[in-house]
Amino acid sequence: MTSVARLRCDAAVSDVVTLLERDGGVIIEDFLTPGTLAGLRADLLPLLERQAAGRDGFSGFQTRRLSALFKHTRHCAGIATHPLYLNAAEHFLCRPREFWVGDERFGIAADVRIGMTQAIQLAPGQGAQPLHRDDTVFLWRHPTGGREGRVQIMCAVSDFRADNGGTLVIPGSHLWDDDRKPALSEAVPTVMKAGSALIFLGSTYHAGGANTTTGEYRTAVSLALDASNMRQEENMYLSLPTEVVASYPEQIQKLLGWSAGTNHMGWVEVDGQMIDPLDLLKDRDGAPLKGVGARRH
Ligand SMILES: O=C(O)CCC(=O)C(=O)O
Ligand SMILES: [Fe+2]
Repeated sequence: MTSVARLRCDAAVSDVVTLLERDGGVIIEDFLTPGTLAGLRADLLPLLERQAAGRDGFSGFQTRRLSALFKHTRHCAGIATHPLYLNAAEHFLCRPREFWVGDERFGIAADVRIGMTQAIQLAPGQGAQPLHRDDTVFLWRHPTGGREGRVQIMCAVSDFRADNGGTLVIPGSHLWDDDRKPALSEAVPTVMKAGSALIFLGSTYHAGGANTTTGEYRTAVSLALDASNMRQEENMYLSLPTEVVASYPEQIQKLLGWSAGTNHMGWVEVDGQMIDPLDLLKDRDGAPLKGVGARRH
């Protein structure tokens, strides 16, 4: 396969599901309305310009990232609820499981949650990212048998081409087991106009491509829809004031969920870096924070 399969935005949800089941990824042409695309550009491009570049090879030394997008723009709401994305995601995320509760047999399905929001801007000179699966954060096992933990979208805010870093995808890799190593030679670039979008499963190997242009930025808005069972049952973040959490030893802070852990779950974007929330519980000298919310950086 030399490219990711594509559908028009008037396609049926069942067409999106069929291609995701077959290839693990699909491009939807003209996914964003012109108004949404213009709004995303107006709201996010000036903020991205001020972000520091990444500080590791995975984030990208020539890549700017901005998260918490729902506070920076109102235009992500329409992406998350677009039927071709949300309804297709529900197909993979909301498969009921059967349980006994006393004498009654229940089928309970996960809901959908927005697991991650991020604008990603590759500057000229950014090399290809390592190939990876985004459901690695859940330590998901493969093959998944069709029950996915995450369905991701990359909306093109600029055009996506092979030479400016259009996302590399390995079609069919969502079906691989955990032993098979992905190779760049198996990946195809996502080529799409600004306003189009790539939907892909959390189990599909992909990576940011290399931006070999001299003066062109490649910009995307990425969201993840995740199965809602991947979280703490009690909402510690709303129940406990930050200063109470900060007053406990680090071991308790981690157990309460104020830690991104080794599988990189629960990070907070600050100044373009995805940092561990444990850092927000300390002042600049490393002493526990008192009386205020998050540390001012
Ligand atoms: O920028 C891209 O095209 C992909 C980025 C990505 O996959 C990631 O950061 O997890
Ligand atoms: Fe990724």
